[in-house]
Amino acid sequence: MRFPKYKLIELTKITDGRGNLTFIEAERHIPFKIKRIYFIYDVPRDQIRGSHAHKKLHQFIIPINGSFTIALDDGIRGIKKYHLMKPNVGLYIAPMIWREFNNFSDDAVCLCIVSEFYKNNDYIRNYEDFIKMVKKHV
Ligand code: T46
Repeated sequence: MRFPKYKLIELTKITDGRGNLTFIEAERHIPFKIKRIYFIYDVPRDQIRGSHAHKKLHQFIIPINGSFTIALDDGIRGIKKYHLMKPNVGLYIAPMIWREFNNFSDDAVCLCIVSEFYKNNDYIRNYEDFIKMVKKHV
């Protein structure tokens, strides 16, 4: 499977009389080995999370509950927005993509599955620095 810089991935939903079940297999459904999982919740409606890019980290985002919007910017093609609201549809994000998360519903739980342990020096927090780094590599 070839993965672009970002991509919606629809996961299998197994439904029976007991409800639904969805699963994720590393390196089959998502193109990386999983090193860390964290989740974001109880985000006030007016708050923005993210506002940074990662140098090396690959990420898969799932709206386990509720909904939120993610704006992605690769520094070249402009901004693409995704409104995530189905727990079986997640968003893969490759390294070197600027991201902003907002518009969280009150019940939103944003599950993040990522390829690296937490490292402060993997973050690019200044947008101008991000653009400079993108331009260096085109
Ligand atoms: C991302 C978006 C979607 C840790 O100590 N360990 C961790 O694994 C994480 C993710 C964070 N932290 C600490 C670092 C900060 O002191 O938790 C605090 C809040 O983290 P941050 O401001 O980075 O939170 P967000 O929501 O802006 O960003 C996070 C991830 O950091 C980032 O990778 O893409 O969620």
